[in-house]
Amino acid sequence: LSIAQLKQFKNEITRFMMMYKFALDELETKVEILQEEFHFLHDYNPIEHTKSRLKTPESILKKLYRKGIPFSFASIRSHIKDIAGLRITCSFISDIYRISEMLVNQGDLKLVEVKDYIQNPKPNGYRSLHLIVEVPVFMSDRKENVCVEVQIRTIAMDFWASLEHKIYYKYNQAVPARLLAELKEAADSASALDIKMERLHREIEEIKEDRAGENVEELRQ
Ligand code: 0O2
Repeated sequence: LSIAQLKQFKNEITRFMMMYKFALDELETKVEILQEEFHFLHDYNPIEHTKSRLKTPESILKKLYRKGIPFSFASIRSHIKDIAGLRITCSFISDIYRISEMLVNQGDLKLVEVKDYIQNPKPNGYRSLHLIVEVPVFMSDRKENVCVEVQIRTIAMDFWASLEHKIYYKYNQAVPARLLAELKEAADSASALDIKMERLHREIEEIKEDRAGENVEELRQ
């Protein structure tokens, strides 16, 4: 390869990655708007925090190699859907589905794939709702529909997944069976905590509604 060809290739990679960054920026703005409006309307914030990340070119190439897919920008686009990733951490399980519905109901987003690891947890106990959405990105000379992976989870699911990720890599991907069983147990405990917190949240909401009803009654009398 000549220097000029290398420069051109580098530019192509930069432009390719920019497209994913713009898609992520757009999706993050959409989530911020939903969050602000929801807070205004319901005086309640269902989102604890969000985190976005772009896969590095190295990790894209590794995944391509692992899947046995020959290199081209077109094959990367069609086979690797998680180059851009947005993780949304919610307060309660019901918020996950609420946020997911609000996002997929936006006319300009196209839902490409749903993996519900809450209804169907992975054998190791991993839970989260994964969506692949296509985001339209308008650039100077063209429009591109770009895939973004959205992972929506509760704080407890996020806590477990973050630590499991660390332990997994610490043991260099060969975790002893006893630890795997304990990790699964920990995931089930996190899930039980989520269910309990959801029930408490509902009960408190019901009490609040009843009190509001009583106050209206008192005002009427
Ligand atoms: P990172 O560093 O978070 O980006 P594929 O994407 O094709 O390899 P698959 O099965 O199609 O695999 O993807 P899936 O299951 O929808 O989700 C992949 C991503 O979900 C992972 O991305 C993790 O972020 C998360 N994830 C899935 N399973 C687990 C798990 O068992 N433990 C933890 N901690 N996270 C999980 P990456 O690219 O692996 O990592």
